[in-house]
Amino acid sequence: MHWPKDREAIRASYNAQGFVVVKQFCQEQQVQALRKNLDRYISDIVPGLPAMDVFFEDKSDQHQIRQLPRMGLHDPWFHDQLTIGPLPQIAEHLIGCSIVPQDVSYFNKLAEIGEPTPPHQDGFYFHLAPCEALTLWLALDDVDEENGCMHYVAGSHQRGMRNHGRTQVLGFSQGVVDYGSDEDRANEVSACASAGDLVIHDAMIIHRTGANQSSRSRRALGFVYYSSRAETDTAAKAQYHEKLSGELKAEGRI
Ligand SMILES: O=C(O)CCC(=O)C(=O)O
Repeated sequence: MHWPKDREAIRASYNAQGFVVVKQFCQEQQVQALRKNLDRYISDIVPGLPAMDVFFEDKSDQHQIRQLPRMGLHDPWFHDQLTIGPLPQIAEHLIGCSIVPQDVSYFNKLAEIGEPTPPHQDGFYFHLAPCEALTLWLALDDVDEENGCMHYVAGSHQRGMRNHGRTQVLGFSQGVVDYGSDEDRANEVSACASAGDLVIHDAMIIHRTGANQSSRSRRALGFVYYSSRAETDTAAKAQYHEKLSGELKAEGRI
């Protein structure tokens, strides 16, 4: 499916499954502009970031970036991608009312060492009521089973929030504790993507990614939008952020 030609089919599939893959959302030139600005962000902005806004595989090697949350806060170019143009347009179309752009994050799985992302529901991290939000996950490389594509439990966005517990995965501190039931496994589907494809998911869907077992990179950007109807429990969110930051510092991980 392609945007905007298949806008109604994209919405129908997103509503039914909780995710949808939009092919060639960005053309090669736009993907190159995103990669170029990512490189600029890494060389110019990363050295001055607070500890919770850059996660390294090993903090003694600052070339090995694993995740960059809150890029829109630190850089006007990425803020513009989040707030202007086709990304917020498709987010609004799918959420079905006005939206509040939240965040841009870089998700990297380095060749051969990129770890799996535990099964989780984004809404658990967002602290929203009602939990109306989505992520636009833009592939910057070709992504498949071998280098860490998305796996979704189709339809799980309609089955409520599962219990989450603390994981040891830097950047994904919470995971579904009882993941792996017959229903989970039967409904799990993988979403392979080419560079420039947009993989979209509802904040309630259970999803995970595998390790990067290949010699290829697996880079992606996640753009998050909330519905204007959703209210954030800012106190709970800030409290968790502070607790986690303290724990990660004490463990020497950031
Ligand atoms: O890129 C990944 O490995 C996971 C990203 C993710 O879970 C998300 O964007 O919600």
